[in-house]
Formats: sequence, C-alpha cells, structure tokens
Amino acid sequence: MQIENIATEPYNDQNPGTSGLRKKVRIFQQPGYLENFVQSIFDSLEGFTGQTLVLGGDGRYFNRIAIQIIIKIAAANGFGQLIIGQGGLLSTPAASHIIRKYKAFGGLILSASHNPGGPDEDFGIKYNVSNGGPAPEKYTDAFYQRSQIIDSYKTAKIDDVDLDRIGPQQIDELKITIIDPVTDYAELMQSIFNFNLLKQSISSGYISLLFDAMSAITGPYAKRILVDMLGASPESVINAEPLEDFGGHHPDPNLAHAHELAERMFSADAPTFGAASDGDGDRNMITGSNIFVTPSDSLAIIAANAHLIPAYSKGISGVARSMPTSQAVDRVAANYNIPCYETPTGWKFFGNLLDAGKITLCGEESFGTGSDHVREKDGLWAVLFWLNLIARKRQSVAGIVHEHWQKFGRDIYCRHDYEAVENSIANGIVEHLRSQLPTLLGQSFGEYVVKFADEFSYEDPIDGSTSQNQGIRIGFENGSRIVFRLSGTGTVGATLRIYIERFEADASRHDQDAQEALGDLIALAEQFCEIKKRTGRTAPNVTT
Ligand code: G16
Repeated sequence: MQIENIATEPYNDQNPGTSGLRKKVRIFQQPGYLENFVQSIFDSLEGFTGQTLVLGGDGRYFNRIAIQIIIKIAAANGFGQLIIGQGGLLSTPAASHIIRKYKAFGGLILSASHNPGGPDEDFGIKYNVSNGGPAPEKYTDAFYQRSQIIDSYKTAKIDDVDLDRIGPQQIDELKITIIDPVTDYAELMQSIFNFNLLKQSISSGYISLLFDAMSAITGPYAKRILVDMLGASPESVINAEPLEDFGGHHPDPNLAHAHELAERMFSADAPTFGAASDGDGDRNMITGSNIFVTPSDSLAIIAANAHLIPAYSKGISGVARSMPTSQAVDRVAANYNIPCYETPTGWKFFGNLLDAGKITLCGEESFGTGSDHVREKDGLWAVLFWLNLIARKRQSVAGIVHEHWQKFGRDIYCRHDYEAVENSIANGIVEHLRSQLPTLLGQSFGEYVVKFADEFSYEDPIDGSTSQNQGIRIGFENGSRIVFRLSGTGTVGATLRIYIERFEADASRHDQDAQEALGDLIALAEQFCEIKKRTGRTAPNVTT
C-alpha cells in the first residue's frame, strides 16, 4: 500500500464540544480540514497498529465522502481492520455496541446529532474509545492541542471502497469488513427486553404505536425491530427513510420538531405510545396518548421500574444524571437506597461510572437515556424500555406517569433555549451571572430563598479528573433550581440554555402546565441573566 505524507496547515477551531467536533459542512469541506482532525486524533492515540477501528455515521450530507477520506487515513496510519456499517451508516448506540462486541480499539462516528443536515447545514465527527463511549476530555483536549500544530497527514493511495457490499474486503494488509448496521444491535435489544411479551401486546392490539424516525438513522433500525421482529404495522414507523438532509427538518426529537408525531399523539385517536429519535439515533422522546413525558421524568420512571425488565430484574447498582437534569431520579435513588451521581452535561462523563459498575442507568434532560448495555445514550433502547413497561404493567403511559408522581411527587421542569446569540452578548451574560453569585446566598425573591449559588464543577470519582465551569446553578430552600449554561453543540453563535425546575408534592396539583407552574422562576431567571433585555428577544427559540 502506497502511503503519502501530505503537508497541511493547522486550523485553529478544532476544539471538540460537548460531543465531538461539529461545524457547518462547508467548514469541513475546506482543504485538509477533516484530514487534519482525523490525523490529530490518530497522532494522539497509542497502540492501534494492526487493531480494529469502527466507522459509520448518521448518513447526513458529506457522510460517504468523509468515510472514504477516513478509510485512507486510517489505512495509512496502520489500523489492521476497519468495520464499517453498510452504506456508511451506523447509529451512535449501534456503533458503541459494535466497538464493544468486536473489541475494537475505538471508533469514529460521523454525526452532528440533532442538528440539521445538507450542504449548508451541519456535520460532525466524534471519536469513541474502546469501551464504546465518547472520548473523555483528556483525549479531546489532546486532539485539540495536536490540531493546533499539525503540519502533515498520512493517506493511503487506494481506490474508494465499495461501502454497499456486505462482507470482508482485503486491501494489502488492511481488512475492511462491511456489516449490516442493524443486526448486532437488534440482537442486543432482544437480549435485554421481553420480545415475546411485546409481540403479544402488539398483535393483540393492547399496544398501538407510532415511531417517528425523522428521516434519520433510526428508520432501518425501527423497521427491523418494531415492524419485522415485533409485528407492528409498517405504518407505525414514519419518516423511516434516512435522507441526507433529513427532509429539510431538524432531526431533533421534541414536540416542536417531531410535529407529525406530536399532532397524532395529541389527537382523539392517538395510539397508546409514540416516540421519536434524532439524527444519529441516540436521543429519544417519549409520549403516550395525549401526554408528553419529560426526559427527566422518563429517566426517573425507568429507574423506578427497571426491575420489571428482564435485563435489570436483579436490580440496578446506581443511577446518574447530568447536572441540569431534574432531581426526579434522585428521589427514586433515595427510595431504593442506591447511589445517584450528578455529572456535567455530556455522555462522556457517564463512561467511568458505567465501567466501574457504579451505575446501571443514566440520563439527561436533553432527551438522552441509557444503561450499561452500551456507552452511549440509546434512543430505541428507551423506546423498547417503555413498550416493555407498558406491556408488563398493563398501564397507559399517562397511568404510569401519574402513578410515579403520586409516589415520588412531580419535579415540574422546563428548558428554554436562546439560539444563535452573538458570542459577545452570551459571554457578557455569563460574566454578569458569575458576578452575582457571591451575593446571592440567603437572599429572598418572593417565596424563593437562595440556598446555593455556584458554578458547577465535577471531580470524577473513578479517575479523579476535574471539569470546571460546567454551568451556573442557583438553588432555593424549597428545592427549586435555575441553571444557566452555554451549549457545547451549536454551530452558530452561542446558545444559552436556561433550565428551571420546582418540586410539587401535592398530587392534586400535578396536572399543571409546566410553563404556568414555573412562571415565577422563569421571571426570576430573566432577572438574573437579562437575556431578553440584552438581546431584545421576547421569547426563547425552543421550549422543551
Ligand atoms: C450531546 C451530548 C449530550 C448533551 C447534549 C446537549 O448530545 O452527548 O450529553 O446533553 O449534546 O449538549 P449541549 O447542551 O452542550 O448542547 P447529542 O445527542 O447532540 O450528541
């Protein structure tokens, strides 16, 4: 195999965010941009000669081109085998599973998740380590450092690989194996859930379901698992064809973007269960007939009922949630007397806890839920969990949610996103919030008395690494919280996220609308951060 060393100039913006490097496609198309970043990753890793690398993406625009480029760089750098999803497709959780199952050295996942796709939209790349999980910060910091001084990359002079032909191909000393993207993952799901019970519940009509794949990667996975294996009707999976531009939509599973699903689920003839997943298949939105389950509640309900699912029937060791996720799961953990960890936003922070067996389940307010079966959040896993729960408990989604609130109380929750805020304004807001922290303690704002006001930092209990500046938290004596942080996944300007929650023990008040119930705290959040005042905006872009 002939290998070339190509001279290159560093780019100064290759700092991975919450989940890999995400930029506009046009930025990735600059000469050497993708090549530099991939070579920077390989330059920062040791011991992969002759080892296996998993490769796949969510099928968005530029996916196939990027895969061919990466194959050549990986070949030139000495990997022995590349396992690639057919057509260059792999959902993020499937990639995580394949890295683990085939004991790969790591994997490259090409996705910008829920961000839109197309020539003028977003692309992304992320490296996952041998446990199947996103590279921890010590890796991503090293990639960035390297990218700032890189002066050449290696590439193999080989033809483009046929990505559609399943099976092994040999190019000199490099083995390339194209696999069906769904089979291994579907088998894993079958080993976790009670597929027989699910089949019966679907065929008897007890469960009717609607899954919105949002023209993204989960279409083929949902069709195989929900339709072929579990017997749901083909019409149960909508927007099932993965498209390079996701049909022009945001493949973001929330009520605003999964509007077709939302309309059906809030209609008179709504199915029992509705769900959606995102661009790369790791997020999930759960709904039932005329009810939306917040991701924070979903995590708590999953934790409270895990023993009803075959794979977790012996109990769970502990749970974790990202800091801005509501405290609903903490109440479940306290009730079952198991540990509950609070980590920064980003799935990578769960990896060590999962590897060490400290937790079985984890989740985030950003529509992410998962378990120790892989090291990524997993959209279809959450869907199957809920279906298994409905079948096992013989209860509707609303019934399960209300029963949970009755027992544990309700953590009323919402998130407001202000997107594409000018960076200087966003930084000014963060500075302004920071400057208030020392004086807030003990102050009263109506019924809210400040109990703590700080900037969240995290010390990993397994490896002792620390992560600073992970969001500003203002907590009140009555358990309510307001959290502010800048997103690490956007590609235009800055996105300010405001997370608001209040606990309601009184079951007669559990049906309140979240925005109304949180009205005082929403006003207080504006008083603290002045986003509306400083930007002239009147409302958030997205409310979830
Ligand atoms: C990624 C991370 C999640 C994180 C989310 C939002 O998800 O994997 O852990 O919660 O981004 O992050 P931020 O608030 O910084 O935008 P995904 O689905 O985009 O890969």
